[in-house]
Amino acid sequence: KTRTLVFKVVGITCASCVASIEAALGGIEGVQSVMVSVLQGRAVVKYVPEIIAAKRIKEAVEDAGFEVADFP
Ligand code: 9UX
Repeated sequence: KTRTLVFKVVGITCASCVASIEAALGGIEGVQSVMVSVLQGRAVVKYVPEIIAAKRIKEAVEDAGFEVADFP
């Protein structure tokens, strides 16, 4: 069973950063898919909550050098 995590990634404006974020998350156990939209500044991550916490997914994006935020 998977859950979907949606969060904002602040300040991305090109495909290079999309690739960085997808690379940062793609290799993490428990992450099933990653979609990052430059236009919307938004990441959508499907993950298995028994394997990885949503918080750790966001931390991985921060560790890759990006600021994340919740949608209101
Ligand atoms: Mo593209 Mo990322 O100019 O910091 S490399 S948005």
